[in-house]
Amino acid sequence: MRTRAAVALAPGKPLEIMDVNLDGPKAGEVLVEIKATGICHTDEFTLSGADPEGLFPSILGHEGAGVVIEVGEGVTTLKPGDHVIPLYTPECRQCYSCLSGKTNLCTAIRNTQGQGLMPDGTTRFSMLDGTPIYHYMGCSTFANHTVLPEIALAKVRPDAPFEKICYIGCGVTTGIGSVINTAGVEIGSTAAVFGLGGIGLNVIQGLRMAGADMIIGVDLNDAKEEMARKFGMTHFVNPSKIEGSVVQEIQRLTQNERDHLGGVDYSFDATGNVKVMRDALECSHRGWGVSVIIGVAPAGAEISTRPFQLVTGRVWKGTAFGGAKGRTDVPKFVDWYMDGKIEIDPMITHTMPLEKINEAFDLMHKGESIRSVVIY
Ligand code: NAD
Ligand code: AHE
Ligand code: ZN
Repeated sequence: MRTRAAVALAPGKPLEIMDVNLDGPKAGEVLVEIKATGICHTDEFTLSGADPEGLFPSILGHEGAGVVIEVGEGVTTLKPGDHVIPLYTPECRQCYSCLSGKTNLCTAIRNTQGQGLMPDGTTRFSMLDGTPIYHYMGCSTFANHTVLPEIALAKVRPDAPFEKICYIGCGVTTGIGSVINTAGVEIGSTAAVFGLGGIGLNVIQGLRMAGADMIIGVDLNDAKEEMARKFGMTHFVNPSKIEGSVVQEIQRLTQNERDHLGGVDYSFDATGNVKVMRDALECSHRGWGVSVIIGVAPAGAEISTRPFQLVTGRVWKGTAFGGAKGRTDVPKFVDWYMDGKIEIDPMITHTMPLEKINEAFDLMHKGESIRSVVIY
């Protein structure tokens, strides 16, 4: 079949909207009509050329929601008409990692996924002249139709709006999951969140759900403060407007008569900047602070700190997709949204048709959006 897609032809260039060929689903695969997709900073990261796994030409996008159109041979858990959310972290429930019960990082198809290919080592997308187009993060939601393995689709309730729940495909689950699954934040905790964008706001929402007492948000963009306060941020720090370091500032904010050291119980990096990651670690409390890296850093970037920071009890962790097991947890996130337990609508600040998808990247660069969503 033919479908409409925004194709990343080369790093640093705007996406090009065009018709592309899409082969039907092979055994174990599913053809999905994408109804809506969010634009995450990770899409921008790969489009910019900073992703060591970035491939061109490719169809980016990994935060979608849609409807099953056709299933390939042997598919048993999905049928045409089912509503689904694509999973860049699949859940096969059979690989060593899935069976370990210790991680959400299913390894069943990670190898081919990182090469922009389906599990059989081929691509379903091509240009009209026959040039192959790579898949992206196993999802490629910047196409109106896409093919995914059955294990990379979460079946969700049919009454949930696509243009909202697509955000559960990455940002919402990553942010809230980082708090609940990765950090395991307890009621009464103090926390700092670096980067108040589409992920950081969901970390804040997760902290509020977990009952954190003090939620310090850090961003260079003052415009992010208002929305973050609506989601539960109690203190705002703009590092460019303080005297001294952001670490000192956070220690100062958390000191009290019983605790002369200060420092937060939990911190989260949602910027992808390795210097910020260091600050996030070092502003966590001596003896027990846990710092979670969510941000994705460019090829070649490395984190550093004095080992003394860890010797004195701080713990550095990282998380992908908020530690969530997609097929099991994503339907629950959708229920939470439908039951009013989590909020999504105010974070979707812009919507647009596929033809205008490059405006979503412009808005992100200017710091004017939280989440933009393409509605097909
Ligand atoms: P975003 O562009 O919406 O938000 C980033 C925010 O960080 C912005 O508000 C920006 O002003 C702020 N910022 C940038 N540099 C800063 C600095 N030096 N100090 C303080 N604030 C700074 O991006 P997003 O969609 O929220 O994604 C955030 C990061 O999370 C990206 O690196 C993205 O690739 C990554 N990510 C990781 C996962 C995962 O599973 N680990 C999932 C989704 C996104
Ligand atoms: N390709 C990059 C890594 C990018 C990365 O870390 N991706 C996250 C999800 S970001 C979603 O917005 C992830 O899931 N990581 C685990 C994995 O297996 O990729 C690089 O640096 O090579
Ligand atoms: Zn993402």
